[in-house]
Amino acid sequence: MKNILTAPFIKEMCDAAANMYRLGWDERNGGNISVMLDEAQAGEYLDLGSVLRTIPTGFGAKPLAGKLFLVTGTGKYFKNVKGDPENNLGIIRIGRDGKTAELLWGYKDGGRFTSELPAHLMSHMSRLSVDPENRIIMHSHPTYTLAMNYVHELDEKKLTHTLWEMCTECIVVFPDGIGVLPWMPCGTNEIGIATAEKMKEYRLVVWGMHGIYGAGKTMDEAFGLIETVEKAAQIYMLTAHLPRVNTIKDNELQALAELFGVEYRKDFLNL
Ligand code: 2HA
Ligand code: ZN
Repeated sequence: MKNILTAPFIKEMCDAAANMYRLGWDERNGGNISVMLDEAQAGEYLDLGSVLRTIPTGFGAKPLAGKLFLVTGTGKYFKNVKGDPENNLGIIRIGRDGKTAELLWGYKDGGRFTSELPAHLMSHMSRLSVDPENRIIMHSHPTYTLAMNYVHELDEKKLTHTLWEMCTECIVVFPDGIGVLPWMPCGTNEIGIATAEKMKEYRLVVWGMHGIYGAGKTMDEAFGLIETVEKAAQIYMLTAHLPRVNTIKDNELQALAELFGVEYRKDFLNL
């Protein structure tokens, strides 16, 4: 058995959490990440027959029965993940009934997975139904994205359109746009269900006045989506109170999307 602390999936998770912390996106225990692991790869580092304890998930995730997930811990700080992965992260396998999680590694101090597990697992189910290669669900509180939530309408078309205008690459990076939920209490099955519904259509979902979710086949994809939204939101917040002299026009955004051959939300442009 190889040392799990050398596993690429642990290193990648540590690096992502460290980057997100340093970017100021994940204060205190803010944010959470889940990664669906490849069983054969995980088996090189873990005895998959040895269950440390079982933890109820609080909802049904039967389509994910038997799947392995590396998940950040509840109450844990992204700041601390890299220095102490075994306390701050855990690897769980979803039980046969979909209602329990078998802990295979981590949460060493008796902890458990993020309170946002419903939103994560339900979003994994949604993304897998439209993209069988999806592996990552990432939640974060990026500063400018959050600031923008207070001064911009929380409307999917309007928010996506404004962000597309802010950086040339936006329509190419997230041509599918951004789903938006109104403010809701977090950590509940209800926000999980609502997020997962949006995830059938979008890889990015804003939780009004709370933060953002990103999904992807890889950590880079999920991270890059959120990073690009955050950059565009920063440009917006730096310019929204100033007279707008120049803008990228809708026919230019269309030309860009066509040049890069991306399937974009045509109904989010005003042509
Ligand atoms: O777990 O970000 O949404 C901390 C959060 C909750
Ligand atoms: Zn949050």
